Amino acid sequence: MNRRSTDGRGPAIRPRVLLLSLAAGTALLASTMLVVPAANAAASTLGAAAAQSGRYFGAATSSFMFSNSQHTTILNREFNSIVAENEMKWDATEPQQNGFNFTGGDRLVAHARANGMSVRGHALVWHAQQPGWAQNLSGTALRNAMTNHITRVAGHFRGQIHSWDVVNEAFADGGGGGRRDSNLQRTGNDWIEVAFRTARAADPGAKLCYNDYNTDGINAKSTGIYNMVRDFKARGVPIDCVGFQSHLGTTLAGDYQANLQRFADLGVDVQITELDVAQGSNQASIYERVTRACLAVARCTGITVWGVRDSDSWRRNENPLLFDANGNKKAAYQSVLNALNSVSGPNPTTPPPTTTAPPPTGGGCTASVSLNSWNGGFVATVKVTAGNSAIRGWTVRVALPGGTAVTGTWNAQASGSGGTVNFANVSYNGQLGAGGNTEFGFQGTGTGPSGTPTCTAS
Ligand code: G2I
Repeated sequence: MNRRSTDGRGPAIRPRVLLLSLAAGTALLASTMLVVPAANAAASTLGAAAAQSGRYFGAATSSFMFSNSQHTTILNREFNSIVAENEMKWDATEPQQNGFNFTGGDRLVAHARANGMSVRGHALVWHAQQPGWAQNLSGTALRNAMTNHITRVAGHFRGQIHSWDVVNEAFADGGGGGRRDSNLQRTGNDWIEVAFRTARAADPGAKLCYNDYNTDGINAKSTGIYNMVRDFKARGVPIDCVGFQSHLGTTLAGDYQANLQRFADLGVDVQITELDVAQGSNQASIYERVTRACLAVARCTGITVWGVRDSDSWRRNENPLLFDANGNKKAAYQSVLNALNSVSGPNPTTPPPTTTAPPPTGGGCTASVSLNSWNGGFVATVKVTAGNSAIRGWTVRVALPGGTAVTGTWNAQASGSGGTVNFANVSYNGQLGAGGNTEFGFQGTGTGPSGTPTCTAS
């Protein structure tokens, strides 16, 4: 049984860097054959253990907790991702309309950066924890306030956030599988896709997630969300991930993993975003089963627990976390660590890269496009892969059919117009190790690019 009350993201830069360096390292080992990797020693922290399979392990925290040395010692030792429990929510970041406050969020991001952690962003829009002024808005005024909020907040943290919970808890509990009534819902059923398109424009590098609770198994609510995600993917609405909060009681649905897998099969990442489990004889076992489920799903990219110590928790009377109030590791901690250590090396079930072209010999690079298009528009994601030696920069040439125009680009510099557009690397993604890859994207009107793009390395 899922346990939740009334209401209800971690990392962009780090895991990709990790995957790049893993790929480069693997290619180096394969090409030189000089080093035989030793059997993996068990990692001794949650973050390091999760990183063995390319995943993150995170915790919710608050910037005012950084002065609590016991909390912060555990946080820095064990976790490689953090999320703001409250400080990036609408009421915290925009207390007055168009009056923004990023103090807490900035402190969190600075802490993450100083300690090599990635950041999940939680949450851009939600029916709860709205500032009073937003609660009193409706219709077009609320819709405009929502898009302004997303643009300003995601824009402020642009490039710093691994994954954003763009929309939180928009589906109703109970058997209907429909949307929750809220002031946002009453602005029109398209409010969620508008939120995702606005977030993509504001921070094209962040993974954009839908996040909810009581979705920890195949049920009416998770199926309603599943249908929305499938529709979004079919129509090119930019969604990259689904968060499963997993505020759990003393049982776990038998189809927990199957539910994650069916979402992953839609072509989105899945993440466990707010895990906590009521204390009881099953606590360690449920934590272990959730961890193993994530490890068994190739596109489950990370787990976040909703707090560090039991005494930090919003459910503190249920002692639902991995450390007790004195900062001691609980049995649940050991079960999670053991589960994470049971998988070594990059995720064995990660699907093969979408490019089918083998890396060219003699240096150079290749590029492949994946396209999301709908009637009149498209979003193209381009993967650039270095050949068998490192490169310092790249340019990808893309052919566009007549009537197609590029209206926005991320992670690359576009030039040219008409039938051909060149996309050159930007400062942070030109250097690729042998076999390494990076992605950029562009959106536009018309039917999207045609043919295979050409890649030139420098
Ligand atoms: O409700 C548990 C979580 C469900 N999913 C979304 C999460 O954002 C949500 O987190 C909780 C925080 O753990 C609580 O700390 O969200 C609550 C608000 O709905 C947070 O509680 C609020 C208190 O209700 C407020 O009185 C307080 O001002 O925290 C605020 C800041 O400390």
